[in-house]
Amino acid sequence: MGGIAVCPGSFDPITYGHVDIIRRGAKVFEQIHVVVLNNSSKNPLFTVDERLELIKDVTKDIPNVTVASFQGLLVDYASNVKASAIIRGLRAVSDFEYEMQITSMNRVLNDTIETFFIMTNNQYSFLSSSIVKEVAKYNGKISELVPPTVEKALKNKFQD
Ligand code: COD
Repeated sequence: MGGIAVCPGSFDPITYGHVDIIRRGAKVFEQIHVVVLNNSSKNPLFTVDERLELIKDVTKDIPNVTVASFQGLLVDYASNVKASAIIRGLRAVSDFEYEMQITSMNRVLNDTIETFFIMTNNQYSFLSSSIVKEVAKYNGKISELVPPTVEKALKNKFQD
């Protein structure tokens, strides 16, 4: 397909579910900007800088990925970098309503940027950053859910 796509999220922290979406998107688009934005309904555990470092580390083997953060609207970041697409992941029917709402809002704000959805890999359909944080907090096994650097960062966070 080509072109530039933005893969936006909170990534608090990045999980194998996110990595899967980024990897698959990177096969279709020339350049993927993974961008950390503020979701006003969430209260993040990691700072923006910590999240950026983790994303950079776990995507360092994908050559066409750029990692950034942005304080503002997703569509403004997308037009600044001349992206023509937004990539989102879909896990279950429960994601649909929220995704439809933000996609429609983004289209009202800028109707030149198209949103594409990538279905989750079945293996990760239950996986979310919130679930990982919950399990990590109580010392559960998360090695199949997040890359090793993220596992280490979560352990450090909950030791503080
Ligand atoms: N499998 C597949 N996909 C997954 C998985 C998984 N296991 N886990 C997460 N994903 C997908 C999500 O569906 C999502 O598409 C993406 O990965 C990122 O997920 P999160 O949870 O890290 O990110 P969100 O949903 O909190 O991101 C919301 C934004 C930060 C993008 C949004 O709030 C935003 O755009 N904020 C900026 C302000 C703005 O522009 N607002 C107007 C639009 S409402």
